[in-house]
Amino acid sequence: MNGKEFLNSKWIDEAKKPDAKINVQQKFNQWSNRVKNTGILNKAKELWSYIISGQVSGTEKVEVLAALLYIISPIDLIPDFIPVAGWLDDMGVAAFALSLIMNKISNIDLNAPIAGTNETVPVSDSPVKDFQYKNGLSYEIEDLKDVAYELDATEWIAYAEDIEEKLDSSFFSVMFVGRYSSGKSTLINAFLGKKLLPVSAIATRRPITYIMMGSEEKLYSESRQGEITIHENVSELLDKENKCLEEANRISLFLPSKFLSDQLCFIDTPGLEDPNQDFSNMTLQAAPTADALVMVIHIGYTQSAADWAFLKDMLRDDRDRKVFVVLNHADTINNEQINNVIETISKSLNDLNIPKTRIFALSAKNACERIFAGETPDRRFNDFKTALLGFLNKSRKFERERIIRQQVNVLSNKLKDTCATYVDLQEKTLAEKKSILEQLANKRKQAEKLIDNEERKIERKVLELENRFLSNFESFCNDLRREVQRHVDRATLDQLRADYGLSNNIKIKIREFIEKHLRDIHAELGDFTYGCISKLHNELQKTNFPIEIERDESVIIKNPDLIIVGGLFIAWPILGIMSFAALAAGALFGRSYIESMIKNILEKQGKEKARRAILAQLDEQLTSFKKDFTIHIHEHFNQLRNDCIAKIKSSMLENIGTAYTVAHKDIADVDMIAQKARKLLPRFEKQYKY
Ligand SMILES: Nc1nc2c(ncn2[C@@H]2O[C@H](COP(=O)(O)OP(=O)(O)OP(=O)(O)O)[C@@H](O)[C@H]2O)c(=O)[nH]1
Ligand SMILES: [Mg+2]
Repeated sequence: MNGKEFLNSKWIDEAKKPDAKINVQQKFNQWSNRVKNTGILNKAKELWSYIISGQVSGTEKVEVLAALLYIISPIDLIPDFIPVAGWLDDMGVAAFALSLIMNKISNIDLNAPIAGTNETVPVSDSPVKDFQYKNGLSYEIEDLKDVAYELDATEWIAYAEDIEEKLDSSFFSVMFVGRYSSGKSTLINAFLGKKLLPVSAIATRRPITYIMMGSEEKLYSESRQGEITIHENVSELLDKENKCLEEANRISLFLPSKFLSDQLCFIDTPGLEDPNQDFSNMTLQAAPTADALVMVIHIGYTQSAADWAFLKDMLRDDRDRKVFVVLNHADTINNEQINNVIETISKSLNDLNIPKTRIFALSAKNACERIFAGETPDRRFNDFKTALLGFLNKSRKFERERIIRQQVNVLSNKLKDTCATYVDLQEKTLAEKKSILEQLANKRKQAEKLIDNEERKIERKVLELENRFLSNFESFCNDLRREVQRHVDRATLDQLRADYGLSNNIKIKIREFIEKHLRDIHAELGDFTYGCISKLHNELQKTNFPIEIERDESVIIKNPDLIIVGGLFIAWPILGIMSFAALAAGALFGRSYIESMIKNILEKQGKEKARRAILAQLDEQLTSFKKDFTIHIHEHFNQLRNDCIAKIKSSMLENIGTAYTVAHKDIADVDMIAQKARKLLPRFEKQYKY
């Protein structure tokens, strides 16, 4: 589809409908959580922010909405009946459609006031990004990036961008759900140590509220039309008559609370069975995206059908979903009764894969009273808090946060050192400056050669691994073909007719193969990269690079297990590849498809002809699957290579950064940057410490 075709496509018609914007808005979050392609994601976010910027003209609005509808739509079709190759093409077309429009709007000032409010959103590059993802860490990185720009430290700008990329969309969300008036908001208030969320004996008329870490207290709401309002004071939340909040689509509350930590998002939801079904529906829609659920149930009312239906629904597709069950209002019954309720309920919960260790009886109200009065809360609340926080600390996303935090600290320290280096240099005589810069430049050249060497090694290794994988895959496909042939040969006509296992078996086998082989390859490459990094450290130490080479073990990841969750492999889209494989296998060997094919053939032909026809079909399917898959795998290995090389570069940068950055500047640069550096230095005194 080219630009002209796009402008005449059904998407434009769709975008002209009055509910187009709401339609996009409703799907956008879900889509952005699932989409793997960050390029498209960022473009889509920019487009969305353009829509809500209020500066969009009528026709442009239609075009932008059409592009958004276009790229968001495929997700509705996943997983079973997508023609895979077609879908991938669509992603290409979407990028094209987007660039078409992006060219038009690149000059728009996203900082201008938003329609319907007097406020501007404090944007960096995109209000949506700001609204959804900005938190303590990203503000900090943004700040440090500014410093890096001032110092003209290209390497550190790239390093900061790298961290930013890792940070995006990596919130860990804990969603509090349950019937209205079960005490969800009271419980969250107890965690926050402050009465921030409205509590009331009747159902609260509020949409989903996201609570995140921010540099200061801030309250935003987003209307159903996508307009963002910044509220003057977070205490507006408590105003039960506030229409703007009541009618909002979502509320975001930012707090400088240590407890929330950088990547944690607590989510308060409207109650299930809320008298206003629209509110309950918001919860039902958002719940599947939460990383962990806290199910709050009134201890005196544990048999709510809505609660149980909800839990079953949540756990049907994902048996391992983390659910904590809080039996609240425990102050209203005695200890013996509490134990009885726990006994009764734990059996049913156990059937749903929720162990007794994740069931807690407590009184959120008592906890609040004590905490607000500056007292320590009782054991029941503390047990729950310890369990929830313990779980969060162990979770993988927090492992990632820890690594990101470490990198932010490195960035901050290095920039501070760089400032100091410039300031020192400026105080030297001209001759001294000249000689120091020359020396540094030489060393940098040496270092670059060494790094280059290791990069080549990685390239060779990745190529070797890719070839090995592809040749294993080829023999796997041949084995699979033989196996299917044996199966078809042996089966009677009736058996073939009744055969529902074949396509599923093929799917499972493909998945298992990919999973096992890619994991092995990732582990091997992880070890190899670690080897390269260690070698570089040793070599660089020998060249005596004049700035301290701290051998910071924490940036080197040794254990392949850790690599999968740690810094290096975080971005590796193994899951993307696997879901692609499942998708492809699903589309090619999907039950309905292969079974109806067999049925059709069998009805018309005798056994021998049917056998041949089935195999011919299978061959055709396998060949096209292999073709698609090889392209995907090649992309994956490209990504692996880039990630490993980036890891080597950043590890080196972390160790020799200061000198490295200064090394290629000339004297005029040094003097100019040094002046800025002198001004920047005090910033490090007060900032970047949590
Ligand atoms: N006795 C007692 N009352 C509680 C407890 N927790 C909450 N409440 C009361 O129960 C009522 C509902 O509490 P909320 O925190 O607003 O409940 P919610 O689940 O957020 O309700 P919605 O937002 O309307 O879905 C309020 O009157 C609270 O004071 C508790 O542990 N014990
Ligand atoms: Mg509430």
